[in-house]
Amino acid sequence: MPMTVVTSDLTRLALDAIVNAANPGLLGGGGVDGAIHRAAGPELLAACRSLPEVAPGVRCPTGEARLTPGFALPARYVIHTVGPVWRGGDDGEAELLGRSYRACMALAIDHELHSIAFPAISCGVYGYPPDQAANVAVAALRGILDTHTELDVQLCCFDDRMAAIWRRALNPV
Ligand code: AR6
Repeated sequence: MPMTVVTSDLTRLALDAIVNAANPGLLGGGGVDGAIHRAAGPELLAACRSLPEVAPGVRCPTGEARLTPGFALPARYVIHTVGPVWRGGDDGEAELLGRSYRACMALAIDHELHSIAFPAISCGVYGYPPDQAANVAVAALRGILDTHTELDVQLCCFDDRMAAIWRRALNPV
């Protein structure tokens, strides 16, 4: 299945999984992370807290992903990932962002999920320029969809301006 760009509040999507743009502690935050925790209810925080720390305060290093149930969300699962903080582009940001997308897809495939929606990881608080992030995301996802044609991947943008940027990355003129 092709990738599609949707303009929506990610927390409203009734899919197998939605992806959370989290921070390494996985105990909530602002942006889409805050919205997901509010909509999922307090059980999500408890589930995140129960994930093992791999270093003090770190449950998910940058570029990795973790899966929890979706609890009160319409989505069955939440795949939490941590994108890179934008530091100008010469600090491995593109590699780390690509890794985040691939780690989420690997979890979806392992759990035999068929539909998954991503927010624009790192494009809010973490400051990644959206046009560059969209190109990284599309390249990473295409590499996986080439061999996993059963997956329905939605690129969920909060507003039309962001959706236009992602559509351009999908269909460059
Ligand atoms: N649905 C879809 N997209 C959304 C929603 C929503 N409900 N809310 C925000 N966005 P951000 P990051 C968009 O800041 O840059 C948190 O505090 C938003 O417009 O959520 O990866 C975490 O705990 C933007 O385009 O994530 C981390 O500390 C995109 O989602 C940090 O922010 C991502 O923005 C992660 O920063």
